[in-house]
Amino acid sequence: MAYELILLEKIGKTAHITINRPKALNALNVKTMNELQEALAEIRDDAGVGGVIITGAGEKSFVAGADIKELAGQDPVSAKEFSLASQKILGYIEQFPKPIIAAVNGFCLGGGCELAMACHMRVASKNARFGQPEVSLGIMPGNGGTQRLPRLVGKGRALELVLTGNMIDAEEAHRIGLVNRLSAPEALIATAEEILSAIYSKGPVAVKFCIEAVNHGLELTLEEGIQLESNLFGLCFTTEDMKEGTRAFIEKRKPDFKGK
Ligand code: DAK
Repeated sequence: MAYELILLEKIGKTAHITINRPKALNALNVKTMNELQEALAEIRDDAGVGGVIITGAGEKSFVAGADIKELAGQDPVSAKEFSLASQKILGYIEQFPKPIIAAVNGFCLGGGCELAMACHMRVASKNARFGQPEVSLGIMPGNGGTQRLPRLVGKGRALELVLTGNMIDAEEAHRIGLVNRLSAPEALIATAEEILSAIYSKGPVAVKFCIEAVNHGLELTLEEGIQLESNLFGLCFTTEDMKEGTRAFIEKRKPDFKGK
């Protein structure tokens, strides 16, 4: 499928999605969000794709937020449509059955930070800057910023970021747990690939269940989460991957997982 505002490229087992509006610092308008959703739907069941890297075009920005110019012109009806579409796509990313890594290569603000937080992991180049500046516009985060940020960095740090609108640099984002790994700008994609290639050698069904258990479990009590984990653990024993993984260990060889 052809896209206008994103690039989708498959290299090996990884689908690379690039938000491609560098002149607007890759700000997210409705069309970009829709294309992102379509691209992810296109690769979701593609057996050749094991994981996804999302990044921004150019050297300056990952995503500088929602497109403020488009946002300013919306009426209540179109704003509601934007809101529903945006929330849906971030939920889709979070629940995606294959690992998605945000490779943050510059400004990662507002809706951009919310997009990165919905991904399963974040790697950042040392020149990246993070923030939730919505209060500067007289609005508040509307795509999970007040919810996913405290889950990642804790309540106090999240409140400082959303109430001041201040930006933090990549090292601080790494220190507080917003970012998994830091890298030199030129090594950013390779750093994300390194994480993905470690995952590609594991059982794909188990990987999918781990994503589900962590995501869903965070919304449950510990007791309910443990129950969920037990159920998914039991389900692993229905898979060929489980038989292959344990047999390979006993036979002292590498497993050949089929994702079944
Ligand atoms: N939207 C539209 N255009 C943007 C933009 C944005 N968010 N950010 C930058 N641009 C455009 C600039 O207007 C400029 O365009 P031209 O003037 O050249 O046409 C171009 O990108 C280059 O930007 P600057 O000239 O400003 O570049 P600087 O290096 O001087 O400054 C900056 C970089 C990132 C500090 C600055 O551009 C900036 O402050 N940008 C805005 C950052 C921001 O406030 N972001 C948060 C936006 S609010 C929701 C879902 C999501 C959201 C809300 C609700 N629902 C589901 C309900 C999200 C809200 C937001 O993200």
